[in-house]
Amino acid sequence: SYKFWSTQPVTRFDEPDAALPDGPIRENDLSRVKTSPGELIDGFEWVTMDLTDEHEMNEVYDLLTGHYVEDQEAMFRFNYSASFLDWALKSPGWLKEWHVGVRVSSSRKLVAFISGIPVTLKVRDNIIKCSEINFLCIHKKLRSKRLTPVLIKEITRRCNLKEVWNAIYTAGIILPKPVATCRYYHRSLNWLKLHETGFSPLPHNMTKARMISRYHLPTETKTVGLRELTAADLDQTHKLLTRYLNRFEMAPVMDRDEIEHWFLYKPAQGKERVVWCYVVEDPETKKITDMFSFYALDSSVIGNKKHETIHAAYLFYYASTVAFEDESDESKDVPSGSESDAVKKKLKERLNALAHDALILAKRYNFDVCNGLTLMDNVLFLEQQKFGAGDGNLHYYLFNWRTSMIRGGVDETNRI
Ligand code: YNC
Ligand code: MG
Repeated sequence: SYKFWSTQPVTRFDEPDAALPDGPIRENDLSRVKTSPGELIDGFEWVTMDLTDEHEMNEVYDLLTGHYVEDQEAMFRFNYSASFLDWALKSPGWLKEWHVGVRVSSSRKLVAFISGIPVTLKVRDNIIKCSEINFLCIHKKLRSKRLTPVLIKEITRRCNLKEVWNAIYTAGIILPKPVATCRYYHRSLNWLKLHETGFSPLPHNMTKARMISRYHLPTETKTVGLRELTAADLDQTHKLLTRYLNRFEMAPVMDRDEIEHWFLYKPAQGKERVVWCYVVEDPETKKITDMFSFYALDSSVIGNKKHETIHAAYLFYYASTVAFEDESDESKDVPSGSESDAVKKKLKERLNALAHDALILAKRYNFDVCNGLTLMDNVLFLEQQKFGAGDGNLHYYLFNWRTSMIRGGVDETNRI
């Protein structure tokens, strides 16, 4: 019945799709934004977390490690590293006020968290200044007490105070109302370990040896000119990715600083690496023709004697100039799915080659599995690269922005 969500400026399930033009759902007025936070349950208090302080970062890390997202059967739980949180929560323009915690007044223990970062989003023909809300987490002992609406109203208030009236967020659960829905796909890199953790069943009429050989990968990448992204490539990579992202109906708009942050981030000394980004440099022209990236996000294996952690690589952004071969005017968009058959065939081949190299590299860096979603042009390579459909969905939501559903574009992929 969505007692809370039915009070919020989000699209309702009973609203006919595309009945109204794209735009904000409620009008915004800075003078009407409350200047102090809402009431919390007795014995708890609001805090702004200082994530430049290692101790406070570790408190957020510990809360999420014990209490963040689990799968349906409670076999696995996301275990974001502290350096991942540093990367994800301190992106260009970040504000400490958007790192909101709840502490127990007496013990000072951190028991809930919600965060936002500023992002610019393109949704169809509009460019929207948004916050991206993530890492909503409530300690298991404080669940089902309606604390979530209180946290959401507080982060909304803090966004509104900065004159940000819209947000994007994702969740595994259904809320009013997804703007898009993607399916998770998984590609085994270390099948035996995934099997031993309970992640990968042994299919009927298969042997372990056959499964292991099914997922075998070579040790060397194949694409000529493939190398790691460097600072000198940022301008070209920025331009290439911007044009590629313009293919989709919904995508982030990144400036150069954001490109540097999201793809070249270096963790502090001794901390875990978060992101890997590769470019293809044409050996003749020396131009960057393609790029791809993935990030590291472990999952804790709950109650398994042999394995504590699954190391997962998640496909991140990629781009290829092949997509633009029908359109020589660089200022013109080439919507995903609008390519000629010849270019589509070439793009499919190219993305398969890049994805294959990404898998080889992920394997080299000791990842156990590579995960991806049915977005961007991913369905052009997921099946061919031996990704299998998972049982999880990821729903995308917009706060205070009306637009019709973003459905499958080319071959079922979502145009996001
Ligand atoms: C969720 N994930 O429907 P109704 S994703 C949003 N996102 O409200 P209570 C959620 N709403 O149905 P609990 C939600 N999960 O009555 C539940 N709700 O309208 C809604 N899990 O609250 C739910 N992290 O506090 C219901 O529920 C109401 O104690 C019930 O806590 C929920 O980060 C939760 O999955 C998820 O820590 C915090 O189970 C807890 O069960 C938990 O009684 C494990 O709440 C970790 C987990 C969620 C990951 C994420 C994105 C969050 C987006 C939030 C919405 C942002 C809106 C935009 C704000 C900025 C606007 C501007 C500008
Ligand atoms: Mg609660």
